Amino acid sequence: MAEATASPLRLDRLGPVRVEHAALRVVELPLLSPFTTSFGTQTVRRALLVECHGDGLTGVGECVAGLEPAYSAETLGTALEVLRDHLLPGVIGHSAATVEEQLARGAWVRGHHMARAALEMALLDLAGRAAGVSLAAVLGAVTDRVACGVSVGIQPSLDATYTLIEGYLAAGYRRIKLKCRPGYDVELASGVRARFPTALVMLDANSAYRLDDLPTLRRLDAFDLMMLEQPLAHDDLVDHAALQAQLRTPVCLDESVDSVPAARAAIRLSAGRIVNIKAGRVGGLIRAVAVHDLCREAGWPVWCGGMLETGVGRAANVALAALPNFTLPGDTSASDRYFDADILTEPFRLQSDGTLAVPTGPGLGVEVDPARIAATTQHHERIG
Ligand code: OSB
Ligand code: MG
Repeated sequence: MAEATASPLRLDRLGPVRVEHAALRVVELPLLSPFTTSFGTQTVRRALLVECHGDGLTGVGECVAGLEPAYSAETLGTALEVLRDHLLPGVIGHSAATVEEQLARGAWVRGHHMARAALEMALLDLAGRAAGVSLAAVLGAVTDRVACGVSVGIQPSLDATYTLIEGYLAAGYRRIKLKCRPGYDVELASGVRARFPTALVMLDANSAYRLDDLPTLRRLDAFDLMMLEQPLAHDDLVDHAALQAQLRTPVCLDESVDSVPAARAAIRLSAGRIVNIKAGRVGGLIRAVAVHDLCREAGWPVWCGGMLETGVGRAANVALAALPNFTLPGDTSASDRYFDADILTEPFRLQSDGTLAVPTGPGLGVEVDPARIAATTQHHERIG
């Protein structure tokens, strides 16, 4: 066990901002190509944005919940309801001494991590703008650029997968994550390893296997994979521990680490060796830093996951990925890997060294483009 290290979190750099009113907005962006995982295919990203207004400033947060309760129990619909009826009313018009105190007004709400995380992102953006401090500085960033990987969905053929990988490697992506499922796994890993002998490659099963599949999963050990992400059930840790004990390939947990206590349990049980951190899944950026800190103390590397975010959520991911224990390339790809046009005035671009620049401006450090917001908005309601 590594020595305990102080958390890089610097919430003391922020003061509170009174939220005078808020808005919930749903934007829809077509994906450039369908994204298929072991649980389904997505052709659009419909994202819920939380906008908090106060002191003449606006803070914005993106909720990562999907349209269907497949990756997580939360959906865009449940998040909309929880934010409108339960979380925002606790914040609007109330004074608090800190952002944490503001958030504590919703501490009674059980679960609904993605809804909570979206509100937290909006409050951190608002408070960062008011204080003139970047989110990256508040979270404890130690770098100005983050290494990027790319998540490749299940394709109609292996050849289509190889062609895509070639393109992403040529663009500069530093790690290739391949979605897999039973029947689309060993041949995929073997074919990719044969064609790209030195590439950093990993698989993500999104919970598609059971411990009974151990013989298949052990065959993956032959292909020098960086890791196997979330092979077993979304709510399991015990079987993941049994699997990791019999697998050379590191197991990375995604769905199963849905809270700070779950991260503690995963580490205690040796249910894997790596965590994919998504702030939405664990209940916000502040808790994401807590998971980062626990993993750092345990000697587990982490990386920043993605949920096909628009530029708003991407800005938060990139800030988080700049923390010290994010030592592996994340699913923080450039805007043009997902969308024809993002909703920002300046999209995220892949730099020549395979990184994205960490925004340095106040708050999230990015600006939404009003014309793109107008063009993509499907629903808008004012709260308070
Ligand atoms: O399992 O990591 C996942 C997207 C939606 C839901 C779950 C996952 C993903 C991805 C995409 O892998 C990562 C990205 O945003 O590029
Ligand atoms: Mg995953």
